[in-house]
Amino acid sequence: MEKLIITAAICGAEVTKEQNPNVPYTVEEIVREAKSAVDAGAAIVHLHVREDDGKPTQSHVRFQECTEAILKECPNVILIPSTGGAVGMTPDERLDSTNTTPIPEMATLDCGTCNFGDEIFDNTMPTMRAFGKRMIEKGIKPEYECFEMGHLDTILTMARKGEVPGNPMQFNFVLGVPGCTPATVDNLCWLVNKIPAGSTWTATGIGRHAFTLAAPAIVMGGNVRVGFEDNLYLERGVLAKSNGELVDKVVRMAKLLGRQVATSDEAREILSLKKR
Ligand code: KMH
Ligand code: ZN
Repeated sequence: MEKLIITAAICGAEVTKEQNPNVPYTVEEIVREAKSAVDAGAAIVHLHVREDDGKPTQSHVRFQECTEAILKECPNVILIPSTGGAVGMTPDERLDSTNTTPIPEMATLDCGTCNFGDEIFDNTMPTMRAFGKRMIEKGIKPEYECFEMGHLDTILTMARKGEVPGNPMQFNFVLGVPGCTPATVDNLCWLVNKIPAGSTWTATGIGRHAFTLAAPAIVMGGNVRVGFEDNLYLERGVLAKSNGELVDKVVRMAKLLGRQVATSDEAREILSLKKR
């Protein structure tokens, strides 16, 4: 089995300091959280950024500032900027996160429209085609985020048509968002059984499912994402003090289950990435 790639989704666009005071907003806070995650064993940081007051932004200027500051502290980490942004942002606004220099090695590509709590996360076919075209042109490897079972079929069809980058594909099955596919082992197996040979995949369990989905992913040979974007608690009733604490829990689970953890360079090899 390949080594386990741990991704830390350190910030997100929806969670707030009111829910957990350790959620980062400023550049300094974002760097602090990225470093805590990488020091604990994360090979990848999935990045959203905020204005100092916590408002989510996709501005490439802010992404540039945060990226440079993170890379100063964690020069080897793989950064996956979000192109999902926050619910309600326009496609053009969302894609601005990929306009940094150098362009990112990877970026998320969300694979369909879905309910997102009380809101709708809009990813129409034209939007996804535009994102796919941009990533093909710029040589950015997508992390295909599937929130619903049908998202997988949608993106595989688009890849067959050449509308988005194809093999080797990296999927992130984000399960347990209220209104979307539940975070069950059954659903995870259904998805994993349908991905093309040579693909890689990550499981992200939302809220109380963070670690119950991490465990099957570790033993099934997948990868794991945790972080404040997905879950604010280390265990029931105990707020996590940092993203590092959440990553450390996955590292300890992997050790118990006999799976080694990948460095960022090992993750690049597993994901067929070239460092920029
Ligand atoms: N903030 C969510 C609405 C992504 O990063 O690509 C979407 C999201 C997905 O976080
Ligand atoms: Zn995200």
